Amino acid sequence: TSKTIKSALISVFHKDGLAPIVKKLDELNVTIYSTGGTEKFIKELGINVVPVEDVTSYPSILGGRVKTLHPKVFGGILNRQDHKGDVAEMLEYEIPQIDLVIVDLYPFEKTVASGASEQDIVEKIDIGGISLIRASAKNFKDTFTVSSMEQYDAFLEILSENNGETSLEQRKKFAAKSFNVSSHYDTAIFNYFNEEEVVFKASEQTSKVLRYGENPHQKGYFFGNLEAMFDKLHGKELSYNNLLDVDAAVNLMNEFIGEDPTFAVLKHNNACGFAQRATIKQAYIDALAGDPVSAFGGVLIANTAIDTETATEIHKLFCEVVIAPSYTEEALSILKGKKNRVLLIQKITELPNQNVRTALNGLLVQDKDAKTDTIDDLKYVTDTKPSESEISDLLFASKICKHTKSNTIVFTKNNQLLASGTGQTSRVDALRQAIEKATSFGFDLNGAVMASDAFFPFPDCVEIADKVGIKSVIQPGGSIKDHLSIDYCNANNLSMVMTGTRHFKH
Ligand code: 93A
Repeated sequence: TSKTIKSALISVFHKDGLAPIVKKLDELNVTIYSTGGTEKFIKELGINVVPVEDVTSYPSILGGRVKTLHPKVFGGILNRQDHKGDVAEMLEYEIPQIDLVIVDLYPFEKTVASGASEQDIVEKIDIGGISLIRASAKNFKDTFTVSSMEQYDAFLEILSENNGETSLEQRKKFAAKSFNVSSHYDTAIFNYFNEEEVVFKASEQTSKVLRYGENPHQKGYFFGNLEAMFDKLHGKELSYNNLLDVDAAVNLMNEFIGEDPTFAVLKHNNACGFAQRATIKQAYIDALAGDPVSAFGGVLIANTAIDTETATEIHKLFCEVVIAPSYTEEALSILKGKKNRVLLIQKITELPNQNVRTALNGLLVQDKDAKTDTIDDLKYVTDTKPSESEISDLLFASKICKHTKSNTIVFTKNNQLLASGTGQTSRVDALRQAIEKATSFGFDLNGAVMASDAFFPFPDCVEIADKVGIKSVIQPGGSIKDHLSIDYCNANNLSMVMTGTRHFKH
């Protein structure tokens, strides 16, 4: 399986770094074929080179668009040396063997980045070069491929090690890299032409190795640019689970930008505490009161600057991450009192308008749920209408509900989250969980409102909610049995509004 390189085709856009390789190939008596500019470069080094036109008996045509695209070139690269038919055809058509291909592609991405015209960009779509790379990589059993300048050093080492002899393992490794180069190249071309809004561009993301994944026995990586979104002021590296919570936190808080001071505490991607108050300190205190047990080790987010008084309160809690648009200097020095606590300044609030996740060896992509229910969406379906303050609570509850895992039921009162039931397989279970939690933390649900992420298939939810004192309900509606829930509300003096928009989140 070891092969000795006796002939090479070299066609590179950038000539830097090529000289030592060409000199080494010459030392090893390798026949070098080459294209226009590369050929000139090699000749100027005083090294023998055969113009590819001598192989094809064809000039470079169409302004260089077709120079290596020829059966004599591709036959030389793609023939299988252990295949009788191939060997015979090589003789019949007088095709020269090509053992090595070195290509550096037209710089497509750089040309796009330079702001060049479409015509210039299109001319920089390499056709011959990418075909040479792919052909050579396909035939890795016989042919060696160097598909970018980055590989010159490693290749030169191989050349020098064994006088031009290469192993199958080495050829296969360089072939794999070639397909990485070619797929990256075509992705860049696709991204340039694609006019559909794709926010998630894999090729633009830089990867980061995380300490581990969701659990210590799982490897974890993040593809993205955290620095663009946050200034990290303090603390340890964000973990996989931290990143998920931070994502949930910024998505949730995005609903409350520009509103009164608002604070959220998140655990396992759900809000376990949430409040909006006249001061950020009070918002924090009332958010924490929603579930001080879950808050332990949570992720905290504020929609306004964190001041000294708030920091003093937060410092009493063990929490993993604090996110805010800014901090006062004193607040920062207080919060820095815990070594590992991550402190982030959120610099941008813009988030992708698509969500991506893997599923069944593929990807599931969807538009994000960009719909926020407003007063204009409400359909008043019961005899009793919600009061003004209830309407405000209903819309507040609905925004939290939208960012909580389904099935979910959310109770709020006076712009405070009293409790939620999250991620349950039945809506009634979510409701029971919410009641249980609210009660355990001493909340009186009398006069509170309830939000549901999806419709009630039966009247059981309003029945149970009524028993604990819920007075008003917001839900999408749309069940064929909506009338049963409505009838119950009418008979028991509850108000209900329908939004027409479901907010599943899984
Ligand atoms: O225009 S092309 O797509 N047509 C070709 O047949 C072809 N063959 C090699 N571009 C082609 N190349 C590219 O030319 C190589 O990928 C390399 O980037 C460049 C080297 O040209 P020169 O040796 O003339 O400087």
